[in-house]
Amino acid sequence: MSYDTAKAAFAEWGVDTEAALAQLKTIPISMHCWQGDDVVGFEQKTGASGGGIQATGNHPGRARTPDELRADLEFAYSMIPGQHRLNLHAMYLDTDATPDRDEIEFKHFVPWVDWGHDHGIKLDFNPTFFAHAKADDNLTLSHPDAGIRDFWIEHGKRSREIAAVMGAAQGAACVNNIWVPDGYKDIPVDRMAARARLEASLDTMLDRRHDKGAMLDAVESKLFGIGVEACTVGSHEFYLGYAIRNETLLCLDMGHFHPTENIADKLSAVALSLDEILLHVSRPMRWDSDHVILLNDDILQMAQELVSADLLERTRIGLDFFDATISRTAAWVIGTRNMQKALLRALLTPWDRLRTAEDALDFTTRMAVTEEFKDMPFGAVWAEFSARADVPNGPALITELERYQSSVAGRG
Ligand code: RNT
Ligand code: ZN
Repeated sequence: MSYDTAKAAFAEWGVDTEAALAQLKTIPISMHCWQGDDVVGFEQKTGASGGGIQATGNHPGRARTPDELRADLEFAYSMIPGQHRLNLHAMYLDTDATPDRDEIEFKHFVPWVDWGHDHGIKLDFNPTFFAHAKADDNLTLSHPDAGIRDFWIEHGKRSREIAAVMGAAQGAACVNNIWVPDGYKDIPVDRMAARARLEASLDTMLDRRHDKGAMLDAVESKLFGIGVEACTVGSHEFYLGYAIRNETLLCLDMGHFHPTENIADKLSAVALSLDEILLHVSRPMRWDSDHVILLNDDILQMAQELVSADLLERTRIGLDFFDATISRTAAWVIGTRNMQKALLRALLTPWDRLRTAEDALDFTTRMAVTEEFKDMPFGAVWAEFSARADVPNGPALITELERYQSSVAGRG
């Protein structure tokens, strides 16, 4: 179907496709660096990522150096319409030096900042509280040993400073997202003490005020992970309270809740008490498996909530998935485009009509319109969006994804 025909079909419902396309173009997605190398990073070390997160698979083409990762990212961005961001983890530093986590500085990330500047890509940041000998017990900021806590507090402080300098350099806030793996494999007897230690460490770490125009703190909760099945110190309730009291962003990772919880439903609930939200859009399959996001109901509902609750201005959309069984660049491209496609569908929805029906308790019309809309020609509008951005679609996209994957498949 041609775009003009689709445009007319949406206009019949009072939906303006041009307005939707214009808005979609302004929504940046923060693409996570760690899909490109299976969450390994560039520190001089070996071993798994730890902290209960691990990519599975050995598809050829893993980026082994910052240069390879940047080349892969450039390709991925070129297959995604719009201007997006990069979410960098502290362990992806780019330097010949070998600073420990409590020694990192802005200078160790300058190649990323220069690259971002050259490509118009703004950066977000994360301290890395896993994949380190001092995190082997799955306890960092809540460790009973004050020496270990201090080590991680220093890492967290430095990460905030690095993020603040990045934000100042790019003229837009860099979100610094704090996730720690802390928890217990088996039933602890003193949850309160662990939570009090986490809170005290966070307070010390966040003590220094940074300009919110340069850096925004976010805190990410979790339900459980491998090795911390019985208790996660930084649970949802813990961080919801912490974020409200300390005016940080709350990061909602779609894999970090009970499998039957609807994460989209949480947005309006937490937004009443928070200024801003960070999303880690992910696809948990039976557990926090971090599968590449598909255009499924969970993602569609998330996008619908962002649009219908008017939360786009207050929400940072980040992605968090890692799959090493498929082309890593294709994973980025497919997942990020799916987030955009979900947003496009939400922007092409006749909200006024649906709201009027709901307010009048006319649930029949609400259902009838919703179901009729499932047959609307969203694909033609998406094709127009990608064509205007000069990004391939359909069979041409598959050809490009395969071509790039073959060019990196020889990496050892
Ligand atoms: C882990 C959290 C966290 C990480 C990244 C790498 O369960 O989701 O966001 O995935 O920081
Ligand atoms: Zn996450």
